[in-house]
Amino acid sequence: GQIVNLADYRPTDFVLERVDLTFELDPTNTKVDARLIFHRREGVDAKAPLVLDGDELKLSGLLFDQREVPASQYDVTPELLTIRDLPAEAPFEITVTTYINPEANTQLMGLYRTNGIYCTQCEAEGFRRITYFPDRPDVLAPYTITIIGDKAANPVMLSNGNFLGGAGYDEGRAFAAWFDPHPKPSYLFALVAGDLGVIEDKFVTMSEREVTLKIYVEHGKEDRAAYAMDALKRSMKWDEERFGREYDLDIFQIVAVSDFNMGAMENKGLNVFNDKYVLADPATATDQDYANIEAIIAHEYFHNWTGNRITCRDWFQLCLKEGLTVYRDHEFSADMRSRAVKRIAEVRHLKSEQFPEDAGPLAHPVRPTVYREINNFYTTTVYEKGSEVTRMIATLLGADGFKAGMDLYFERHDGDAATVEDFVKCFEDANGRDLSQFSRWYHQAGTPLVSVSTAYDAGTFTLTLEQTIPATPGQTTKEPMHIPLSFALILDNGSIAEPASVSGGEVSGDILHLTERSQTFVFTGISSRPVLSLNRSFSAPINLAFDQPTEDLVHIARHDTDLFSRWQALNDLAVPNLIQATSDARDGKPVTVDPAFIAALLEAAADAKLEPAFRAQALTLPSEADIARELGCNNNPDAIHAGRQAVLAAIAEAGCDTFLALSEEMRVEGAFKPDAASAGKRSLRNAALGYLAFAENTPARAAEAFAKADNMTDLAQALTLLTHRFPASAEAKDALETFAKRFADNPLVIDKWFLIQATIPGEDSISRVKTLMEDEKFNASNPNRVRSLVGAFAFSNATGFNRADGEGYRFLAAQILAIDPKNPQLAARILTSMRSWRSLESARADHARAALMEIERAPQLSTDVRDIVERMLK
Ligand code: HT7
Ligand code: ZN
Repeated sequence: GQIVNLADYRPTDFVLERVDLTFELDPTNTKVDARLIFHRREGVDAKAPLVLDGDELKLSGLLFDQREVPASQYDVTPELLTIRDLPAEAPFEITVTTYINPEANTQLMGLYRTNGIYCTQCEAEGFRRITYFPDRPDVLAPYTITIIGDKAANPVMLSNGNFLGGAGYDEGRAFAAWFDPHPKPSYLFALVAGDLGVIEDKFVTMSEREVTLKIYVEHGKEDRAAYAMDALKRSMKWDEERFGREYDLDIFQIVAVSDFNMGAMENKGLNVFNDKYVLADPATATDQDYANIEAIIAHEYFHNWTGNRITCRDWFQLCLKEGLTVYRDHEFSADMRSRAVKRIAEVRHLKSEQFPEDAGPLAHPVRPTVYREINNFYTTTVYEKGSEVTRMIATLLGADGFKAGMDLYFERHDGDAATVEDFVKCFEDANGRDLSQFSRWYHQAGTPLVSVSTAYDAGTFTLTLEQTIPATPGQTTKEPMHIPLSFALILDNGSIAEPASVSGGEVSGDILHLTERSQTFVFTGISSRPVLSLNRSFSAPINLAFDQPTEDLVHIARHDTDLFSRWQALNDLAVPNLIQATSDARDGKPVTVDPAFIAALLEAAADAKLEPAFRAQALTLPSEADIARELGCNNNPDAIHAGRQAVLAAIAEAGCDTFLALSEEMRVEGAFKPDAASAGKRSLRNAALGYLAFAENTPARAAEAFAKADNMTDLAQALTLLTHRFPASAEAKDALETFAKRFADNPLVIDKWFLIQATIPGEDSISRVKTLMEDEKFNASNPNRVRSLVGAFAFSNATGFNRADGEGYRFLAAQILAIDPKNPQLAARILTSMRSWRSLESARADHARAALMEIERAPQLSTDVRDIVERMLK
């Protein structure tokens, strides 16, 4: 748990030339021999020792050039191996032998066993749990791997790179050898062994090389990997066409495992996936599952260039691979599906996850300068805000300028462990631009707030923008950012004005560059008062303070050529209604909703010229968490919930006919297809059914939808509707039973059953969650199960979790303390559900603080949980 500072970075004293690993697999006692060739870096003191990282390791042998190293020449602890008196110049070989216990590895970092399969997770610092090693991303070498294991138990033995060979070894054992010629850091190492089923395909690259593609899953699940394979081939093709990136080994393999801390891992040539993001068929996967699989398969594949060929110099540079790769997977999904709908989903996610992080105690820059536990920095700020920063570079430079910068990055840094500065420099050099002010996006935390005021007089439109960036932990003063704002001045007839002149700052095409704290832009030659549409397509990840009249928002919702902005305008119309409803609900007053807002919403919902997926997004009101964020402080989740329900009911009543019509028109006939168009129709139909449940106030229609559903999307939606709207009904109870029985043997589907129940609003939910934790289908050591039940309750059940008596927080504290000894990463992540506790009204905030302090006081906390809890209480 040492604090690590970016300013302390320096290269290693020794250069690693080659790595040769031999694993003799045993469930509880695997032997690892690591032969490492080093030489002392030029200019390094001849006395400097070689220092290798470890984590809970026990050294059982140490050789120097094949001879035992005398005890006097080294010091060893479970965390560090220090070897002295090594050659000044010549390369030398160190062989380290360790024994590790994969079966006992519940942290799921290093080498562990899941359902009888050996599997590794090395990012960020898991390799040091396998052997003593310079376990940092700037130490790159080619690896040769030999795996020896019981023949019957391990018909599959995989590692990175190309297959060298394998055969029987002795009586009951076999071996397999792999060689990865591409120098890589240890965090990209992977080993998988066991008895797995496989599907196989091939891909012919742009230079006509044939690449073997394999996806390994548990036996019997092969059919459910077909969509993942299809997504992989489309990703490979897209990266060639869009970024000119070709795959670089003879084989690319994916393994799906059921115990995994995150979504997936981009190990070179051997990606390991949480099976949730590989397995899909119509009966068990929702449209969202299919979209997630497509996006994550693409994301991990794209890492082959952005992350693997060019890796990070140190973990402070994490956004260099993650932010960029998220941007790439977003663009891929936008090309595969509807760009506008994809953008809406991205912005919803960014605002509901990243904005609260940036506004709370865990706020940090996209490129942090200090950390205590790197596992806690795989955050939505590094990933999603990092992606937005990359997107802004593309916006600033245009498609060609962005491509020129990316091409230079691949050319200049292939094989490097690079920094954010290296990355930005490529765009500067390729475009002759100075991006130093823009780079503040990497260094300053907090979501900028841009205040807007406008005036129109005699053909001249004046726009004054003012930016402020809130103080964040460790950063009290901020410099103005370079904020690229896409805009349009929309005239009465819906056309976009073309000003005769613009002054007050740089405006290029439809991008307005806000670079000062305050700036006034003046547009002349505007024939009538225009409606300003600002931050179109969410060109910058900011908050806007813009008191736009209802009729202007309605005008944008009707006319903007940017579909995203039409959705944004509907959202902006919804927010004041939801805020007013919250306050009315809190005061026990009846809730009223502006008819102009309802009319605009229903107009979009019924507009057949708009794609169904967009119309479904329009009908999805800001979430309770969104309303809490808009309110900012003194939040009462019960009032937010009650107010939002009342607004839904008002829309339902006014739109009953529209919803009835949609529930018929949007039926998807024929065999299930997971494509975006079919998914869009299903989502619009399900949104309509949701409103009808309000309008009719009986579970009958949802029960019928449940009974007739022929795919998991419709089935899970109907189950959610029944249980969330009519929790006490016989229909809800029956549906839960039917669902559990039908899918009892499919844990990934049972996760949906857990999640749906964990998110039923109201104060009974804690006891429901406690009961479900006793269910035989629950397994406290499987991260997916824990996330679906405990995680969903804490993150997505605002009324249940934030119970006024504080019971939700105390329950979570107890869960965190129970999970932490087994899996600290999982515990720390679930604890971040409390990141906005200070914005609660005071009685709840007091309970939340007390629960956090209870965690903080626990005698045995992991570094992961201690880091989060202490930052949250600071
Ligand atoms: N790069 C991968 C991150 C990841 C990870 C990090 C810490 C602990 C476990 C982990 N599993 C995967 C995933 C990605 O962003 O592609
Ligand atoms: Zn990633």
